[in-house]
Amino acid sequence: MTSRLTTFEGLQDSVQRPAYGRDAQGPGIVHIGLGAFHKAHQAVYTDDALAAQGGDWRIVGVSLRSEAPAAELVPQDGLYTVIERSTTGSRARVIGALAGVHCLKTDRDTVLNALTAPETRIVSITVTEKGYGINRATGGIDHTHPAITADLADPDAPQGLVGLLVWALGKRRAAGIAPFTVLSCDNLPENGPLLRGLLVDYARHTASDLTDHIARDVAFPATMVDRITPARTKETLTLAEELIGRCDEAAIETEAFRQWVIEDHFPTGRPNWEAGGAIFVPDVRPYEDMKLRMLNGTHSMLAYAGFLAGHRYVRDVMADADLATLVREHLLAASATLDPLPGVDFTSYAAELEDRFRNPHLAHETYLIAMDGSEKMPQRIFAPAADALEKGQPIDAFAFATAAWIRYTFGATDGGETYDLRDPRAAELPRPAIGDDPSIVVQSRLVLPGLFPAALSNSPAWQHAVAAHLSNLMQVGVKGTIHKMTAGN
Ligand code: CS2
Repeated sequence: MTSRLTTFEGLQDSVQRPAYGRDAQGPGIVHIGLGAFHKAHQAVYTDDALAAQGGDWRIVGVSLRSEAPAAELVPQDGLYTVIERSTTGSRARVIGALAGVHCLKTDRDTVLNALTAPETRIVSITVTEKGYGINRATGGIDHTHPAITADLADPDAPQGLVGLLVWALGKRRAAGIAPFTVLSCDNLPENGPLLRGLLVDYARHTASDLTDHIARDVAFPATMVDRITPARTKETLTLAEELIGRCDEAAIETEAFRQWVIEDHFPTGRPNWEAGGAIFVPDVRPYEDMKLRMLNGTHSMLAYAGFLAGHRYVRDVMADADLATLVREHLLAASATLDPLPGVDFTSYAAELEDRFRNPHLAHETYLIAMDGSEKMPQRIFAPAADALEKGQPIDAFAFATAAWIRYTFGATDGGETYDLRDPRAAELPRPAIGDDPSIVVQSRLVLPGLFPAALSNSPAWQHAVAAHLSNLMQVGVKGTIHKMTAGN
């Protein structure tokens, strides 16, 4: 049996490894949400920054509930392999940026100490959209979110993201330690300011003396993050072993492309992430809109339509000519809602996205992109739809994507296969039957609080367009609907 990855000894020569002395670089970042995306993205940029310039910027990784990251990584001294998979082959790289890995549930004191330690100058975050506890109707905290409810009841023993950050900022302030910079790396619009709003709202209920401090003294730079990172499978681990010559229980696979656009506001310093290609700009919003509407919006559309039509992976959707045409049309419609971004050509960006979606080496499951739709659709589909409506542009692509999502919430594919609807608002999305009136089904979704912008829920043109697509999807399925759409053109 091959021995486990614990040091660099015995690694195949072709494997890229940290070009810096790991032990000489202390920790400076706590990262909350230690999933595959963080390992493929921010940790890689940090590894590049450490190689370029060194510095006390290694990362203490934290998972809030799952014990798996620590179980995989602690025996490997935090080392793991990133496999980049593209048409030119698979490249393995061992990342050394992690300085420790802990689970809040089981290793609470270590996590709390790391959050209050003076050397922690940045707390970065990837907990996915649903980890924040946003009430979209108010922009404040969602009092029904399980972690928010628990932390409001016992703020001194925080379990969730918002409660934990407010608790740590309070302890630091009391001890005269400068606040850390809070760096949200999730696919949410204006993720930094949004998180600040949640912290301020939560502090109002639990520590009102902190609200001004959080609003005034703590930096929340916004970011746009991008790297398509599918869930790891057994094959990932087998491939890692082949490529590096050691057994790696924490290996992940991802695409070669990566992008990180960051608002440059780090009062207590930051790593030289430019070394890994990160771009620092004064205003991230145009980049976020581009990525959320073009990449993520198209992803959601193709995931719902593709999954219903029986396609398991994104690459299978792209190999289906009917769906590939829809993808191209959606990219075009999404780009039309954007303000011009100097130096970026949306047509080339769209072509690059089609190539990335087609990557035959990535097994990216449509089912995983489809989950948590109620948390993803507002910024990916509804916001551009509202903009298009306001500007008098066509809304059809967004209406189709919305109808595909609603049809997906019925819980059965066009082929009759049933599945679990993984969505935090699943209880509010009653499953209609195929014989129900599509207009009534659409109406029942439009009235859900905080989901659709008023410009859409109040628009008869929008209701009509979504109901027309839903009616087709219910009667003739995804493929039949696309054929009807093409015949009607
Ligand atoms: C995807 C994203 O699962 C999803 O919802 O749209 O995770 C997407 O792969 C990343 O944002 C790419 O950067």
